[in-house]
Amino acid sequence: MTLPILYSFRRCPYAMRARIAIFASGLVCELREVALADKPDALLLASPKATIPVLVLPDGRVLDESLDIMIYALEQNDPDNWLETATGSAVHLVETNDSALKHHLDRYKYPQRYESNFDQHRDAGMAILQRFDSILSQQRFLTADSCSLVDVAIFPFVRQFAAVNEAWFASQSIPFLAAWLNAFLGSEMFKTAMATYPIWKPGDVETHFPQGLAAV
Ligand SMILES: N[C@@H](CCC(=O)N[C@@H](CS)C(=O)NCC(=O)O)C(=O)O
Repeated sequence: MTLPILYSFRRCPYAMRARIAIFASGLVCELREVALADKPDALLLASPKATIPVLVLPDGRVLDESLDIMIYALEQNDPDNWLETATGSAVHLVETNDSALKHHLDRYKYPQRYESNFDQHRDAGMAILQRFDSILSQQRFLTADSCSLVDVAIFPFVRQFAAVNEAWFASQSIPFLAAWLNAFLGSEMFKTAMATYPIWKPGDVETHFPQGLAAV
């Protein structure tokens, strides 16, 4: 049976959100772990823009945006109704995450690469996280009292933001966001999504994501 092929990079937050949605949907993929500095020709051929993640479907269609991969997986099977509340204004939260929060995260995390003032970007990022915290003070997740695609799309970025300086992050007054993040970090889906794979090269034996699940 031909499986969808997922080009992934373990630490990439976009790839993380895609892997988690795939896991939640029950889809099994062939996983090809990629080194960003040495992308395989098969990836460049499938998607010349060559960002990670990319999902190549058995019918040849190529999904090369993480949100499209999440939606595709959940449209096949969405046991926890993650698509249900991920509509309308909730989608703006993902836009805020992918534009403003990612912008500040990069400049907070890599001030030398961006020649940026890291504390200015740290504070601007935290202002966004405080808005998320205030939503979570009213309901358990970002769009409702149950988890949705929006939460899963955003938490890998909040995780990275927290990891830049854990002590500083822990000292901030964002108790609802911190609890929300910790629940994801302790979850089975996160642990599965963070399994390690060797870098793929052509001719390798197929490895599957999630690990250990044979295609049926
Ligand atoms: N909008 C894309 C962004 C994906 C993206 O930028 N991924 C990073 C890795 S985290 C990447 O592939 N960067 C290109 C590179 O480093 O060569 C998506 O949502 O899939």
